[in-house]
Amino acid sequence: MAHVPASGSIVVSDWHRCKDSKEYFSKILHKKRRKPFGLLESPVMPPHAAVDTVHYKIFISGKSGVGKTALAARLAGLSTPNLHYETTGIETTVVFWPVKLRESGRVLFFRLQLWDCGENALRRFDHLLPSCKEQVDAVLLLFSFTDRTSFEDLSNQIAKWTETPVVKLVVGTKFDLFMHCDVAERDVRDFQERCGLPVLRTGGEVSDGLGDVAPILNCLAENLWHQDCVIARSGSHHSQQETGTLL
Ligand SMILES: Nc1nc2c(ncn2[C@@H]2O[C@H](COP(=O)(O)OP(=O)(O)OP(=O)(O)O)[C@@H](O)[C@H]2O)c(=O)[nH]1
Ligand SMILES: [Mg+2]
Repeated sequence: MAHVPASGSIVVSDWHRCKDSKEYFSKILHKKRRKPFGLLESPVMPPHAAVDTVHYKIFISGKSGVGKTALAARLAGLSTPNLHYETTGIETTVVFWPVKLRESGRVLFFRLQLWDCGENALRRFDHLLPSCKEQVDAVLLLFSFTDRTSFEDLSNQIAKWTETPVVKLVVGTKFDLFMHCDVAERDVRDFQERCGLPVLRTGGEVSDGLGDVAPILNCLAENLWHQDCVIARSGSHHSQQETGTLL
């Protein structure tokens, strides 16, 4: 079972609510709404407050209609279409998210490039999945609270990624449609205990663009940073061993 850091142990969870975060979050907002970023754009900080940006590729996985495109739009603060338009290929969305590391107090911009590919396109064209998986850092495994089969299929989805050392988060969509809910809280809790992965929930109108996405983006950032630290530590361990052998 992958080691998952405790929520809020690495990054300050509610930092978007703190006064000292205003300067950073103002760079991803425009007129109180999220600013869209193109592939070559990034937030610009004044020289005295320059921060490092860390780049990651995130793949959004799940069956057709589960809400992959809607989630990508939500995380970027864009409005989501009410109708289901099947995604016919790969669409990428860039999300910037400022994060404060708990221990050092260091601030970083996370640049998350979300890769969303329509499930039917993935089945039809064999070359799409390898592109999505190439140098990917994390995968969001989606299920819908209104579709029990998508929940029951999670174990299969996770199994497909066991060989790939990437951050894995489970996201339950359509949590707002509680009248049509087909997955009980208890089942989600049992599943979370069994698989040991973070399970997040999403749904409803896109509001001011910070509060409703902060849990997912902070959890993603925390797990990505933790993964980098583990890789860096094992790298330095290996190079120390190699140095030791050479000496
Ligand atoms: N109420 C509600 N509707 C949602 C939510 N997420 C997605 N939807 C709706 O579900 C439908 C399908 O969502 P999409 O995001 O297009 O699904 P997809 O996973 O991208 O599907 P493919 O591109 O075919 O693979 C759309 O009508 C969305 O508006 C949610 O959290 N709440
Ligand atoms: Mg789609």
